[in-house]
Amino acid sequence: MKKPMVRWVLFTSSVLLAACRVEVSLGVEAQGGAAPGLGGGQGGSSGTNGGSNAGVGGNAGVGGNAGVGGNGFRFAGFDANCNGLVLSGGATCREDRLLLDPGPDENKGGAYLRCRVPFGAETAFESRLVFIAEGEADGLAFVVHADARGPGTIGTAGGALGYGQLSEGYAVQFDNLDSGDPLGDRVEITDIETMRLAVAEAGILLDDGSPNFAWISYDGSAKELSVRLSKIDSRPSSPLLSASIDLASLDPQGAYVGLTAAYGAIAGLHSVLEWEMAFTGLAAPLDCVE
Ligand SMILES: [Ca+2]
Repeated sequence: MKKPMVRWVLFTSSVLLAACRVEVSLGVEAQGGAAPGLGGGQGGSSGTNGGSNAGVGGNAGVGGNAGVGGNGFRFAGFDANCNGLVLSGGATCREDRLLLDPGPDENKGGAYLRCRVPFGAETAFESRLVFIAEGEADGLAFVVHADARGPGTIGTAGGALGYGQLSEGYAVQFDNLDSGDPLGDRVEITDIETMRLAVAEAGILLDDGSPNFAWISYDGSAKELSVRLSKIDSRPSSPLLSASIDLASLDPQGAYVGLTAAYGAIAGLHSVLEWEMAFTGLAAPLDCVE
């Protein structure tokens, strides 16, 4: 059976309400109180919803949050247009994947949502990311920034992972370069202008060419960002690392959310297989609907 391709599926609550009862019925359980849930999304990706509807079912967790003002998106693969994401550097999509730093001349790239995400004081999100790292350098990052140059701006390459020299924001970096760092492959939460806020050994080999599953969770009420990581598609109960940050303080208009990757002297490739986010408590609906 052909794998369902979810194209540009960024949507608003109103679209969701009209879209599919299945989403709501499956999404209620995934809602889990104030925190956004991706439980339905995982069900969809495992194919339990069956056939061509799996992708729709995959949005169930997001749909379940529609009633509390949440919304989000799910890319269960990437079409030739990269699902309408704003690309920079060498980022491109082929064979259902988003290749951020495809080389040989393109050693960095980014892919961002077109609109600012209106983070408010009560905003929470969970983002599930499935990616592959090949080669030894350098890493992939989940980035939230409010740089006035916008979502099409790429930062510096190498260890800066394509977000270096951007202003005002945070990155979760999955760094697979073993450059004498005793931690080897590691995960960091970083203020992109100033400093490392938290770091942990990945605990898995990020660059063995097999999928890495990451869950990035944010709770605006607690002002905390947490990261979970696994080699299997099963969300660990405990975070690998957390840091105290406040995304609502970045810019009243909101912040850009995207993925970047880069390498430097040593080659590497970072490919994204799936990416989804579910929000609750946004200050305004997402404004990226096509
Ligand atoms: Ca490595």
